[in-house]
Amino acid sequence: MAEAALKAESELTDGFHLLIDALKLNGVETMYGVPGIPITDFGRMAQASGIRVLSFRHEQNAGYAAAIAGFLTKKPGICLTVSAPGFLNGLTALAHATTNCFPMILISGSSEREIVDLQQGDYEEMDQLAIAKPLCKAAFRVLHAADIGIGVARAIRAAVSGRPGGVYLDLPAKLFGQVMDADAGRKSLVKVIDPAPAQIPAPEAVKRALDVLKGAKRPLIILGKGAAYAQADDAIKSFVEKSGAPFLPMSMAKGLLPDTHPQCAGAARSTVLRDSDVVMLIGARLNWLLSHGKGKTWGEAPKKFIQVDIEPKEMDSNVAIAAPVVGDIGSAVSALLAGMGGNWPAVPADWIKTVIAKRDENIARMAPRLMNNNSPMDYHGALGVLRTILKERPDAILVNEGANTLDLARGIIDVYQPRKRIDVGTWGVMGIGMGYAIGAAIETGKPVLAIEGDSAFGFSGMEIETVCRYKLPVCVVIFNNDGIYRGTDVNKAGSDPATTVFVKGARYDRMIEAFGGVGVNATSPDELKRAVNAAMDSGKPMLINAVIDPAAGIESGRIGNLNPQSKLAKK
Ligand SMILES: Cc1ncc(C[n+]2csc(CCOP(=O)(O)OP(=O)(O)O)c2C)c(N)n1
Ligand SMILES: [Mg+2]
Repeated sequence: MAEAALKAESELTDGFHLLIDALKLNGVETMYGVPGIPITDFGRMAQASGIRVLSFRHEQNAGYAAAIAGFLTKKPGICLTVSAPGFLNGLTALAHATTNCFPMILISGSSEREIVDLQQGDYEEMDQLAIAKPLCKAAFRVLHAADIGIGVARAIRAAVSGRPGGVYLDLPAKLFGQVMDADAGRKSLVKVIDPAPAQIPAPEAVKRALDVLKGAKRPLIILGKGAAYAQADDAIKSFVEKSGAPFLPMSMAKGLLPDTHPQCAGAARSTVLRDSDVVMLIGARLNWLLSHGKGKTWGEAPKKFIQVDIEPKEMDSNVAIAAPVVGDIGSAVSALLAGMGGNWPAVPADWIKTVIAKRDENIARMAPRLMNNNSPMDYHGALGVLRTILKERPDAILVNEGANTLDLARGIIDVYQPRKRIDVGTWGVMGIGMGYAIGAAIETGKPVLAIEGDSAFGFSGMEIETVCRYKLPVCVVIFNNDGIYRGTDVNKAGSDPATTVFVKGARYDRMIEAFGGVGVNATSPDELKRAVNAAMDSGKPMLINAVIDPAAGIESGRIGNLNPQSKLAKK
């Protein structure tokens, strides 16, 4: 009798297991999240089944880890949260993933439909699906265990196909416990075939683009993070080299070709944007980061734009695109390369000479500043040291956020390999730091150096415990200038501190000691160098409090011009 019951049970499955089976069938190996009702047991069972389930201290950081996992692997990063508040905490990261075109799936448990929809005050009641919809690429809810396979398949396809983005998957608590016949359950699962189908550009579009490029006297290629995402590194390098054109990498495209490449115009940015006559965008959008393709930055010279992007709607978004090439970056760049043939004309020598002269002049002007050993440190002295460390360790991943800490590091630190620099992205968002560091360490197994403004670090600082718990090879350097932009601001009225300053002389290095990690207080570039090298050699969690002169930074880093101004005097 008992045996018969056991047999009957073994022929049943439930929502918990169907979800695990559906994810595993589609190659999901890792999930990032925070446990709680109704997904605690699901996390446990997933872990028991061999999926790596990383528990964070806040869902936003788990979400950022999932988002960057998507960028680094071309597979959707998975974030798992509880209902209402946990869901909302994860939602910022989902919206961030969508804005940055990273594939990610936010899976949130939710409360009972019957009660939520009648607004009867359920535990963590919220209409999560409705809230997620405008903030992501697609949103789905699964109500029946038999639909879990289809739900997961739809979520994966929506996240990675076409222009990648964030997908929300809503799973009400009751779904997990639903029981169904195991065989029928198995048959309900879907293995997604070719989740991100190649999108081959039309031959006419490729020819048109090459004709425009060939006609250029002063060509420029701009590589965006879409190009880095594509993992078409060899084709992109060959194409840029064959074109002979100067190239400008957007910050997360740095390293597709090394920043030290002879064609790299990173240090001559203003010159190439202003004076080029044909600009080819590869996986880069003409958004605010490129001044929308118009205005003073882009100079007076008439320009023609070629744009390579997977999203047709991207074309003409800010200025007219003379030669749109719609397709995935890998297919498009390969087609362009093939279309160039054997005798592609050289770029006019005077243009190359102008760009190189400007670049070398700017690099030479910067060089002595990077070698100073001032204490307290300025940004240049500290970054000069980190620049050398990453030159010697080109496979380490650099995470970077802050204002001055971001803008100066982006310009100063050279990147030598693709997808080795991950940062605030399209929104310039603070808070990606520890989530990105953890996601990058887990997904790649490479050492991570996180260069963080003291304010930026604060958004995800508690995850330093997560770094220690999983013993990750993450070295965090906090550029501690006592505040946001500068630590010198004063409140002219009243006794509260000014809005942009923090506790003076804070010792962030002591935070990591609470969790068994190594903390170092570095007051000079020499000390900083010793500490970071030791951390990178050990592969163990380390947090370095780098003491930066509070007066060294400027308001809003390099984007102070975006602050609204009034004609009235400031009060
Ligand atoms: C989520 C979010 N909140 C607020 C901001 C506004 N913001 C931009 S940079 C920054 C912090 C800059 O200070 P810090 O990280 O210490 O860098 P520093 O310039 O001092 O080197 C803030 C709060 C933001 N970009 N994102
Ligand atoms: Mg600061």
